[in-house]
Amino acid sequence: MGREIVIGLVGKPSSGKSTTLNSLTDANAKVGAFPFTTIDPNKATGYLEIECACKRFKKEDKCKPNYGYCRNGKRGVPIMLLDVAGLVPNAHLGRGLGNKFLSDLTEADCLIHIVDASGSTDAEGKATRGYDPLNDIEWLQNEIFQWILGNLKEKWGSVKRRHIATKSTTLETLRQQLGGYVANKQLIANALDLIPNLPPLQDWDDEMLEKVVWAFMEIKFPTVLSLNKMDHPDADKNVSKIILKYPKSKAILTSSITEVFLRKLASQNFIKYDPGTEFVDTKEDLPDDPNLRDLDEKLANRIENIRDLVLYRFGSTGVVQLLQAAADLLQLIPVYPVRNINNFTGGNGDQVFRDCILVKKGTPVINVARKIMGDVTIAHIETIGGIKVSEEDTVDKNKNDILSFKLVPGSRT
Ligand SMILES: Nc1nc2c(ncn2[C@@H]2O[C@H](COP(=O)(O)OP(=O)(O)OP(=O)(O)O)[C@@H](O)[C@H]2O)c(=O)[nH]1
Ligand SMILES: [Mg+2]
Repeated sequence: MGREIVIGLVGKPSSGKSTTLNSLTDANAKVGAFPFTTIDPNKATGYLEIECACKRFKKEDKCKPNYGYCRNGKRGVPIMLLDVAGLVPNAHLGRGLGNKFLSDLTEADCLIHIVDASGSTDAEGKATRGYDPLNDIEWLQNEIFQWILGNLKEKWGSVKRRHIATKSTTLETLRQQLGGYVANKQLIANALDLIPNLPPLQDWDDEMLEKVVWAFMEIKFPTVLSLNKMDHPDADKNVSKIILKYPKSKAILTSSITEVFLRKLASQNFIKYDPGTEFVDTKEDLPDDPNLRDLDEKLANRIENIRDLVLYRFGSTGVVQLLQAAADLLQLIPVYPVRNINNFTGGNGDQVFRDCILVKKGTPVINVARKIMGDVTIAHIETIGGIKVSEEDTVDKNKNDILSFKLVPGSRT
């Protein structure tokens, strides 16, 4: 089986990383008003909402995922989320939980930077008022940069000598040095492609090495900004500032604490809530719904506040969109392996599209096969209509995304 896609949640202490994790998963990560509540990384499965293939073929009533869910063609596909300890300025020198935190990040394919947009915590996560969160975006990027740069520079002299002695290519040498960040050759090649007229590695000066590290970060850690704590009255002005300063960054306004609260109320049958939307219904709205419980005045007021401060103003709590933004950044495509390419079932029964995995756009179908089937001998691969697909053909949106792998008899061990 291939590696799973992992989305890392990063940010300073108390920005709301664990709350965001909890809002997107069934996890129960410890949340606290004090910095460094989280020390060991929490991993949990979130659900990326996509339009399921069952809708394309009008088979919604037969869609029963093995993992995740599908409701009327809206499918939640499992995706791994990683919540790490808070990062503070100079973490790369070992401050806070420093390098440990940074190493926990290596397996992430992209990052969600949780920014406390309310300005109610300082750079170290301690309670304050009027802090400018604009600072956090810059120093956090810089910490990751300094960490990678520092690791490279530490042994650069000998790396360069060996590079020359073994007559390696720039790509080969960098692959050895950066492979530890869970980066394959293709990823490193893509990073190097970002630098026009790249000189050979033995001629790099400090400035060129820095350029290479920035390029590597851009490809290894594409980042979505989560401007969190939007329910706070000071958040608005900070958000405008951040968006003005970083117009090219993908930024999503979130209130993860609100999402956690709404999901909890929904599970206790106090409200009907469709995550990712602005729709919350209470017994007052749906008096005929036998499952809904009555609210006391305090709870009713809180819900009214949430509607006014978050849902009607921003359209939702933002967390579902946050995951979608990260998936877009990674260009993830849902791929459905099926046994029977004609009716999309798993071979027996009439339930369709039982499995779905997320792969990057442009992945060759043979890599998808390896990821799903492991080390078996594939005779050929088919897509919709039973049409044969060549092994190098790639996956794209609505193209080669429904696949059936035909094995050479007896090849499965
Ligand atoms: N107002 C508001 N508070 C929030 C929101 N999200 C989190 N908080 C609060 O912020 C504090 C820190 O939340 P955590 O989720 O523990 O933060 P963290 O980033 O995981 O912190 P560390 O584990 O210490 O790095 C808690 O008191 C949360 O209740 C939000 O959307 N709005
Ligand atoms: Mg935490």
